[in-house]
Amino acid sequence: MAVLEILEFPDSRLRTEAKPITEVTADTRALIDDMLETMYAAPGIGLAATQVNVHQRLLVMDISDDKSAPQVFINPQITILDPEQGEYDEGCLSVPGFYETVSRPREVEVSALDRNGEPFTCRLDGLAAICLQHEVDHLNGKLFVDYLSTLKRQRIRKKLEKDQRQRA
Ligand code: QAP
Ligand code: CO
Repeated sequence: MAVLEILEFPDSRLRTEAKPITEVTADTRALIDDMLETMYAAPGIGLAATQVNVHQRLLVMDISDDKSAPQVFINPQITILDPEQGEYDEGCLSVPGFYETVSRPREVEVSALDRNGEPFTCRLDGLAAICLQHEVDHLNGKLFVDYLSTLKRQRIRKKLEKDQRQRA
């Protein structure tokens, strides 16, 4: 297991559209374990493969308080069940230090493959529904800052570019 490097906004690699996983293999499971370790180390509640520069349709989540409920979604397909939008102050491991309000559908159904390649479907609401939609956006090259005004997004970009220069 390993903690992987997380790409940070405005890295253009975060704009890559991820490709479906055609076969769930031991390599896929090793990547899942590394992504969970990376997410827990951060700490975070969700991580998409895109964020660790792997452009495959895979994401991990754990919204429990004690890291006790890891969830894995391979090739996730979302159906909106309740189009009524809810607001939440979202953050992102690729946009460290910033939290902004985003509106999304409150309830979704997701079909995906699990870590053994078995298909499953579940309904999600609350934080789980928000987090899943946020992570699926990553697989499509989209970030939560894309929902903000240009002014807010540019402020965030400038601050992160400065942080990144200072670290380099
Ligand atoms: C996505 O985000 C999410 O800025 C997961 O300095 C977040 O795990 C979905 C994090 C909120 C729905 C609601 C962010 C850690 C973690 C930071 C995360 C930071 C350290 C973000
Ligand atoms: Co994110």
